[in-house]
Amino acid sequence: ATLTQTFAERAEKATHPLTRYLFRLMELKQSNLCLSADVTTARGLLAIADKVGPYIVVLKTHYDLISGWDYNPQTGTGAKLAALARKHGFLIFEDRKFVDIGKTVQMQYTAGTARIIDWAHITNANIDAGKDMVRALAEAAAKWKGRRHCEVKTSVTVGALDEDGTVNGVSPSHVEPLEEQIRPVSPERDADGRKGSIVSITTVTQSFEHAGASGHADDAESVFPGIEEAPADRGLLLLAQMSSKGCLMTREYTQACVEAARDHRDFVMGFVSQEALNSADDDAFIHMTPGCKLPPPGEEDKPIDGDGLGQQYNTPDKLIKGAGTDIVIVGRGILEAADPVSEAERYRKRAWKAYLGRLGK
Ligand code: BMP
Repeated sequence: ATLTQTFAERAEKATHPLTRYLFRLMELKQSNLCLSADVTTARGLLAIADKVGPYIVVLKTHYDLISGWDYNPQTGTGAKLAALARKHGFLIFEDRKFVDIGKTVQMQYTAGTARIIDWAHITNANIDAGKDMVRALAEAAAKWKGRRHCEVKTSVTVGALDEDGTVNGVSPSHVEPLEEQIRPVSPERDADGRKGSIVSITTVTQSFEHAGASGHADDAESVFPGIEEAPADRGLLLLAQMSSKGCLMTREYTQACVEAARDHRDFVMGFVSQEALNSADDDAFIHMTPGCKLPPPGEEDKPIDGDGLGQQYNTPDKLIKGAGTDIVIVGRGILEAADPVSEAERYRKRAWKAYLGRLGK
């Protein structure tokens, strides 16, 4: 069913608000292209996102290969990317491939330096460790959504810890703190920072509004004025198959991904895979496919070599029309071109043509 339905029709069927938004965006921009923005600096990332933004519907990142990533939640790289996403109308997909026990992935998703959940609409997971971690990530996302309307207040106060354990000099806060860290700073403190110690109190009452999917339309105007604001939701793709040579993911593993997706329709948007995995009743899910490259212009019949490090490539036509996936993910094919912007447009056209071809148009 998936193969003959338009993205507009699937926008109606999708259960996840972000998937519905994405399908509509695809129709509006006539694009089923994702740029894999594997550049090495934060400055380069923002520059390419701004230039290629009009041609793509998803921008995929690997934040951990980027130097100079600014972790400030309000003014840092994530927040700037989110602003570009609103300006051009694309979703940010952090290709983090979470794989660990549920508790650990929750912390990796929401905390630490990068706070991926704040700026990435979409992330992904390898479910080798078992599908409970999908529930763990879903719970973290639900909690995030509940909190994003809080007011931002980050303050550091130095106060004194009284004998009875109460702290004098706590920063005023009229919203419930997400975190309050009380650290002893005085040299005379006892080992546990108790009793008469001088302490430093950091109260964090975080808002995700600024770096989240939605926000105020104070950015430069989009070239696509019809674009609505993305819903304030977070979504997950399951890494069901990989493009690389000798990939060890079995059919059983891939099938387990499909089942995990069905169990979490409110959080799982679909798959990173090499082919459509849906059965007839599941065309609500979306498929994104890396390992995509076009032969250079004028050499259309030439086979496309891998990268010598295990990556294998297919054309948009083969992936979208042949294998039934929806979005092609292209990195070096665009990034290493002499003119990445016109190359992005060439990929957009090809991938869209492959989609129309699949519909028989
Ligand atoms: P490129 O188009 O330059 O080969 O980049 C592909 C991108 O997609 C990389 O960021 C890689 O991490 C990612 N990727 C992949 O190549 N194959 C997969 O199966 C899954 C991926 O996330």
